Amino acid sequence: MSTEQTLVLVKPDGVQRGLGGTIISRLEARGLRIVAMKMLQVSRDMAMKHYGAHQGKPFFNGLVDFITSGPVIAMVLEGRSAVEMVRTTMGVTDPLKAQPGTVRGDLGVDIGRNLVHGSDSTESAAQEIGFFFSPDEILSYERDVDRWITES
Ligand code: DAT
Ligand code: MG
Repeated sequence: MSTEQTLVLVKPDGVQRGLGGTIISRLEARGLRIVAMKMLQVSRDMAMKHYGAHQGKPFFNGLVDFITSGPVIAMVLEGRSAVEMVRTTMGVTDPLKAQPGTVRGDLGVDIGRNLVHGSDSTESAAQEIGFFFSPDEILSYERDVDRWITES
């Protein structure tokens, strides 16, 4: 298990509903370290790149409309198994099927309004981090508390 970085977005519905802090808190509470963060409105060009794997699917246009519909909070989170840690904290894609205790399972209803994005692999994380952040925006630091979060 190694230290990984992953891209997280609080989607426009999360920002509009005032759930940015809640969602960030849940991820921070799992011990993940925020190494980059900004607010931005995603352009259509960026959205098509970010969701490129879904091009051609019936929900693609709606997804692009949604993710560009208002500001998002973009973050790079770092920690041991960060990709899986974020995915399990988010819950599965459809909030109706997501377990209680997850962000989507506790706060969401509709698959098209599922509040949060997290990269699904270290490969897509590297690509998505590159879409949203330049290398100089990503910080490198240690926290004294880290030894209380992971054993080694
Ligand atoms: P995830 O966000 O859990 O990684 P994904 O990458 O499969 O899910 O899909 C990206 C987003 O597209 C997802 O967060 C919501 C939307 N989406 C996926 N499947 C959908 C569907 N069947 N109908 C409507 N929207 C869908
Ligand atoms: Mg995905």
